[in-house]
Amino acid sequence: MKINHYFIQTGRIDASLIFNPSTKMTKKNYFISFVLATTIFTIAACNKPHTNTRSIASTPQKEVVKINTPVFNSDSAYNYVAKQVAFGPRVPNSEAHKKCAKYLANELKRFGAEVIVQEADVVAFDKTVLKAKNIIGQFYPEKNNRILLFAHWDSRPFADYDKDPANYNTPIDGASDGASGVGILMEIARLIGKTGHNLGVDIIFFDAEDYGQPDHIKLPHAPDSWCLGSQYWAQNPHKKNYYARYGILLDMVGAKGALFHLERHSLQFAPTLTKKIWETAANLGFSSHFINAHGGYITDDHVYVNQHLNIPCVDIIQYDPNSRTSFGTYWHTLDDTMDNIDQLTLKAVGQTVLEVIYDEK
Ligand code: AHN
Ligand code: ZN
Repeated sequence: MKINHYFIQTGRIDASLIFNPSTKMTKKNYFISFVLATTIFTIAACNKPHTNTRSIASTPQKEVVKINTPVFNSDSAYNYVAKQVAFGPRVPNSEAHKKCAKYLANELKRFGAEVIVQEADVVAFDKTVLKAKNIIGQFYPEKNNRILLFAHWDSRPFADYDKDPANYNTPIDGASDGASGVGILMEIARLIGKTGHNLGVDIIFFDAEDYGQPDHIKLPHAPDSWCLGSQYWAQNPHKKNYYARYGILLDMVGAKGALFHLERHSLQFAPTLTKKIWETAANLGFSSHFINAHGGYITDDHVYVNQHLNIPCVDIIQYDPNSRTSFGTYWHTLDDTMDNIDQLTLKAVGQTVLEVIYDEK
């Protein structure tokens, strides 16, 4: 990996810039150097209060390392998606859910993140108590300037949009809806561990996002029955006064030919970041996925992080205004399997997010 070093001058004047013995000095050069040095010392003497001189002279040079954007490996991301799906549906309180949580936490540790598994009992729309686990991987936890990346890792207990009503209560694989966002973030975590980053980065896998009240149940509309893990974390973050410059949520980011429209909450919460993400995608050649047109207002994990913690968040989520559910034909059906996952989509999203976060100073 090529690393460029940039130096920021912090107020020290280096005498070798003025009197450099290795440079061939002509009479004219001596004269120019003399005038230059006299001028600089005069200006310095006139402008700086006397007491400050020592502290300025002893300030060390600050080094800023520009790290080139790593290359997103979609093969690796695909394997992280497959690995989750192989546990079976990651429905809260199930055995597969427990095993997958351990796997994700251990992998993040292996990449060098400091991991916290935040456990919480949250109550679902049907009064089931869910033993939720938010899995939090922190890179450079000591840094104050931070970026937050997140996705939900649970999968839906009901295939309530399946073509066969007999499947309405069957859990889904959630290859795209759940595992794809986590798979991309696992690959990004691996790359951050390998390459480093100038800022702190938190990667959070939220639980109990997809236990929301099914539409076919004749109960009043309950948007807050979704996103239970992120609602809990946003009101009880793992660190007091937690803040990040911004957050990026990945949801349903693995399906073949997925379209990502500008999600409307994101445009309201984080207009600059939303535009930057879509522009970056276009510059990288991914505008067939990242459509420069408005989508819907989608209740998702980013809404609560924004509302409670005031962190501007963007949701990259598959949204097709022309499909029946707006979310692609596999959504909340038994068809959301590995057959649905395309490495080209993983690459488009993964490389775009990497480019955006490695552009941060
Ligand atoms: C609602 O359907 C209210 N929100 C979509 C959030 C979601 C479900 N993302 C994945 N599955
Ligand atoms: Zn879902």
